[in-house]
Amino acid sequence: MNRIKGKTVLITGASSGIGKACAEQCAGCQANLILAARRFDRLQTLKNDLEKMHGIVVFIHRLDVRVRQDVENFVSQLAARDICPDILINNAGLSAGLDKLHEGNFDDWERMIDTNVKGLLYVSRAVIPLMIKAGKGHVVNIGSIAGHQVYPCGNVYNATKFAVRALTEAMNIDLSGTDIRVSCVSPGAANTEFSTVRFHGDTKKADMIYTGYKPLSADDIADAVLYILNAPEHVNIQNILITPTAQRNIYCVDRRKPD
Ligand code: NDP
Ligand code: 8X3
Repeated sequence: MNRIKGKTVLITGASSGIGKACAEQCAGCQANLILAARRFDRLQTLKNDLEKMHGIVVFIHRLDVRVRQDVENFVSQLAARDICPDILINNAGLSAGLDKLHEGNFDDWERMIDTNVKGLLYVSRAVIPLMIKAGKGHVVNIGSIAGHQVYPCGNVYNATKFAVRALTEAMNIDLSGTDIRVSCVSPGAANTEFSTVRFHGDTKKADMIYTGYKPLSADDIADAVLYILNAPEHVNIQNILITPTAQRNIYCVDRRKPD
């Protein structure tokens, strides 16, 4: 059953990884898209490809979710054109650094808190009132296994993803009395640009995160998001924790030497 055909899906962080895979899968279901990220050239390429391939409408916007005024202007522009997202996928996020808390880098901390927590809040604060006015909507927050278990040197990243889980619960409670659903997808290790960003561009270090087992792909996560989005209106799948089979919990990963 395809319940998202013809709906409008706003995805933050659509230029790469999980956000891009969600955009591709939603497009495959004939949903129209609003895609936001900082790397506009990538959004432009994605728009061209998806419009050509699926005959849908893709609106793109260069956006840094950390800049509250820009988020508000972006959503006001949508409202002025009578565009209300039926679905918001709060995906933009990152980890920066992997240091002990007492040795942490302040810039890394601020990037993570400003993007993963404050950015998600700014976008949600701007979009949810439009959904309330429309009387419908679905918000999917991309959390993490790191929002369920803390790991050594994960500290601030863990805290931001615990916050995403708390905010998912908070949104659900605060939206009682409406038909708007809020869900959270918490992935384990997925091979995207995530670790390259965490290690400030060191791809060798990033690749080591994914060796010795088969990590998730961005599409594996998008499959879970699409499953949530396709549930009937009276069904809210509030949480999905999805890991590679080899990742039994955040610490316990079966790494095998190649045969
Ligand atoms: P990628 O690095 O591949 O993608 C991150 C996306 O977020 C990019 O499109 C990037 O776009 C966007 N982004 C980052 N900062 C901003 C910003 N300030 N404003 C707007 N967009 C921003 O990583 P993933 O796809 O893996 O990450 C997506 C989400 O999944 C994140 O929230 C991450 O925490 C979460 N996650 C990832 C896991 C993994 O193992 N990969 C596991 C668990 C959760 P641009 O740079 O163009 O702005
Ligand atoms: C990303 C998963 O384990 O690298 O959220 O923190 S982990």
